[in-house]
Amino acid sequence: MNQTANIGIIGTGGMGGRHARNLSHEIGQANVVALMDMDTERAQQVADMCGGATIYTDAKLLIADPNVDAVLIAAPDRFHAELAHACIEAKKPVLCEKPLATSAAEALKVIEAEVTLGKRLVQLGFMREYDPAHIAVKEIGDRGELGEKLVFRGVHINPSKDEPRTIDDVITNSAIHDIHSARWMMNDEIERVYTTYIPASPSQPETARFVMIQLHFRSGALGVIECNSEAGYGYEVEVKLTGETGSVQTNTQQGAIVRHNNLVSQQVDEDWLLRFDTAYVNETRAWVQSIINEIPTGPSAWDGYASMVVADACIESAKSGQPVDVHLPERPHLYGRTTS
Ligand code: ISE
Repeated sequence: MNQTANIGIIGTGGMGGRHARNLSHEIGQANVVALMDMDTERAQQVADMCGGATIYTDAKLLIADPNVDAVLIAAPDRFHAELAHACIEAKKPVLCEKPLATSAAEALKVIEAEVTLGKRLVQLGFMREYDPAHIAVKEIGDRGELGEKLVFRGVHINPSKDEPRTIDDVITNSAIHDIHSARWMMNDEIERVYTTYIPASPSQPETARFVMIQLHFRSGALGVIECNSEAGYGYEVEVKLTGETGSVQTNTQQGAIVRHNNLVSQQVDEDWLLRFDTAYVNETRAWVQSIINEIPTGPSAWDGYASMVVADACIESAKSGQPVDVHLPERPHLYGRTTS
């Protein structure tokens, strides 16, 4: 068994750069040996920070590089499914940033490739599973002290974007995290959704600044996701579970609370790289360990697919103004791990 893993990273923007830093400097047992980006200057800066790496402008060449043991996909969302598929063909483990694809049909092709191979190679970048505040909520919920879980509530506040975002993008790129959190926290699948939203402006009905999703779980439990895509003040993610005899919610207050001039104030994180700093380190550490142990862990391609099936239903509901049933096929045996 190898004691270190040589990693190739596709995409060296904010997320790819952060993973490169974490893999090179925050965790042992990993070397970043290759980077792919069309922006070779940016890739070179990341390579310098990692102490050197081969730079590619063609992702297929990086995947085929015999020195690359495993691949981290941090390219734009629309490339994820095709790249994950190529990694499965090359039989290389992958950490694929969310979403697995931009539609359930595309995500299904990744599932089919893994099932045909008979081996799980893909871990999905649902990093909230590695966030201490989320883990604390999940553990208390799962211990059963609060009785059956009745309601999931997820609040996802994003800072402003330069351009208004489409409803499709807010759901597949942002709310996909909350959809996965809901499945994971509740250990249940979502069977019906109802999505309403406020467009960025009345003349742009295809855009969304605020999305509200109601969830119905198979068990009869309910959920609600609030996703603000342009809050304008900072970044926050909170989760609350209500059970029969109590509730539990994330406590992410850090740093100082200041009382001054008749005000109580506290810093709000600027973005997800700050809010989930620890989660990203824990996520890549667990991934590298799973490559070395040759035992897949963490959110799977199935989690990526199942969340995408729900996301597609949310988009359909937003556009039709009607509740939409979620049709999730039977989970293949390969994905023994359900939503927990
Ligand atoms: C971004 O791509 C992320 O993955 C963040 O975690 C999420 O909060 C944000 O909404 C997405 O745009």
